[in-house]
Amino acid sequence: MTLPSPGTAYSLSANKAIVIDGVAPTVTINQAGTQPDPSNNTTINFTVAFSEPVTGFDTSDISFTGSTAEGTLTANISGTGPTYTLGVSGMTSDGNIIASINANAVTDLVSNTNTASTSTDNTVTYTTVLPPIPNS
Ligand SMILES: [Ca+2]
Ligand SMILES: [Ca+2]
Repeated sequence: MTLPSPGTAYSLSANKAIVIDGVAPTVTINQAGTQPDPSNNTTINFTVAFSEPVTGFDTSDISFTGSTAEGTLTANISGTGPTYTLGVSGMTSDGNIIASINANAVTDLVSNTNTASTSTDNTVTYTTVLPPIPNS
């Protein structure tokens, strides 16, 4: 090959947008701000907040490991991201609902996958006892 002479200027021309994103998305999940705990609501809401826009978030990414409420816990995701609302229904007994997000559930713009969710309070106690217990 022919080497360019010293001092030759190079340019990326007009397209200088290079995306360098080595940061994996993180995600938090906590009981929604308006969610009473304990609660007799038939749908229990959590707020899921990713650190950046992601694709591929769906109900298969939700884990209910550790939950003690019986029944087939069913997830419903709403919102446009990167913050979503997770509604959980299907409880057939009193007990705790604990929701988390699996690692490698979503990807960011350059296909970095997420780490598992962290939480300050991702547990809501579902109770069928009436009248409703005041918020705590
Ligand atoms: Ca997914
Ligand atoms: Ca709680």
